[in-house]
Amino acid sequence: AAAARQTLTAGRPPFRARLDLSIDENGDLVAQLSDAPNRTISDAANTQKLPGMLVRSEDDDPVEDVAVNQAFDGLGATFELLLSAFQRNSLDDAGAPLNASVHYGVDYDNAFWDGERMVFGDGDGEVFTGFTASTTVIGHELAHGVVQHTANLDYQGQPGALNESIADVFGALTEQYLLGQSAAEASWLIGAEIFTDAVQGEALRSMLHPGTAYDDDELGKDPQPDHMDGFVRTTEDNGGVHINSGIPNRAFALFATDLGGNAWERAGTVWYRALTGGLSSTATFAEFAEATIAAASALDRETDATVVEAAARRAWTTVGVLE
Ligand code: ASN
Ligand code: ZN
Repeated sequence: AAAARQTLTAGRPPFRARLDLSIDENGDLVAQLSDAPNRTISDAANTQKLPGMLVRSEDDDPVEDVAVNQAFDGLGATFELLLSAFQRNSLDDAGAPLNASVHYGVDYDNAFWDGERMVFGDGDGEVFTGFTASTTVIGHELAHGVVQHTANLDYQGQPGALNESIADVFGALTEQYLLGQSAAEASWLIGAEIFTDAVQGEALRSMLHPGTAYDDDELGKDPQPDHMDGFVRTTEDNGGVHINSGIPNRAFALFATDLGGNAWERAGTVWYRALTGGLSSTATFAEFAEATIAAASALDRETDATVVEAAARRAWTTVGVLE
């Protein structure tokens, strides 16, 4: 039987929960609430046991612990970006809950996606402060979940660096969307909030100017290349996934700033479609570049597909991935 389907909007901003109405095979009306986030934040209480104790769920008020509320809000911002910009309903496009644990470990200097949840350390207080303070970091970790549910890029070599780069792209877009910043206004920095004042540097990574995010006595200099000429061959870091991601990061930042306007609109859509349009889990930089060009050329006429396609090609050429 043909299903009649209607979409109503309900709820209050920033989340417009959607009531999907449809008629099933028996002719009965089926109502389903969807497209609102379902978040849980747990407290690992400075252990490495996950998830820890549940401390805030979707309908709960803010709690006293700042890290809990920061994680909750960051997950919400990422959910909202995915939904508004890409019509994607959470990580799996089927409303998967967004779960995070904070206060992981003791002086833990990282945040990560463990395949099921986002996990945030508090930092050691010397180099890093708490990782929940950064929307770009939260968006980055969640994006690993989106990648896992889509192209599932191998976390090694070029596909691994693409996985890392796409996570940075979504992290940056989450912050830009939250702040209402255009591509020209954006900092294009990842993790600008998590270094202590003792560090000589402004962020973990710079998407627009890879290799310039920090130059510190203890940490050394930001190792990211901004062109294929500087591609780093190493066995560390799964083949330099956090290093060589500088190359596709710069391609995206150049593409978005070249197009102008809000990066999550045309530029973000092109990257999102390249990721979700049948990309191989072993994609190289060049294969992903071709996928973005194909996605750009398939945009409809109002979005000026030829201009977008030319801009994508220009960006990938500038970083030496395409000729
Ligand atoms: N923060 C890092 C990342 O998400 C953690 C890691 O290396 N797995 O890439
Ligand atoms: Zn990552």
